[in-house]
Amino acid sequence: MNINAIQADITRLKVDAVVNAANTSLLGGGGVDGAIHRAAGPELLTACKELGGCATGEAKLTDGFELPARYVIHTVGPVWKGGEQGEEALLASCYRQSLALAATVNADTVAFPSISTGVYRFPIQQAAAIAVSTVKTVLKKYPSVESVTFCCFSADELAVYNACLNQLTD
Ligand code: AR6
Repeated sequence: MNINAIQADITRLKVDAVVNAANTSLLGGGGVDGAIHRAAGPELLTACKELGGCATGEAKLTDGFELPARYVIHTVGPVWKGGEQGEEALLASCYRQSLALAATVNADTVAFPSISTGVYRFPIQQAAAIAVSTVKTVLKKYPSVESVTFCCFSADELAVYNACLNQLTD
């Protein structure tokens, strides 16, 4: 099982599937969502319009169009409201559902951004711990998925993910 973290722009990664931290409309936005739409080109928005939105904690699939990645898995993280509104379970569900979808299309290599930790204000330490432990557990169910990369935008974010990965060695 190969789980790693890097600092990179997720729109440049040559993986089978990149995950997008979208909103329930799936019609684009700022942050990583805006970057993915810009890099994938206008066909991505056309494809997203046909999906009819996505509930928080769920995931939907499109092609990657002009991205190096073959697929985009759009998932909607929870907005942080203090932690008493099921945010942790919803964030774990994003990672679980995204990997389940990756397995159904035989995506061997998958990259995640740090879902919900930007505009949605989920505390990074907590989010990274949930991301790493959920992926680690869920990957056992999907042996076809060979590698998962946490694609961090900043060096600070990368340090947090690496600390979580180091704590969770078997
Ligand atoms: N590659 C990798 N990570 C990135 C990139 C990139 N190109 N750009 C930003 N990040 P955010 P959220 C990081 O706000 O909190 C959008 O408007 C960023 O540093 O993109 O889930 C959607 O439409 C942060 O660590 O997503 C929704 O409305 C992480 O990606 C809302 O934001 C996530 O930050 C979703 O908010």
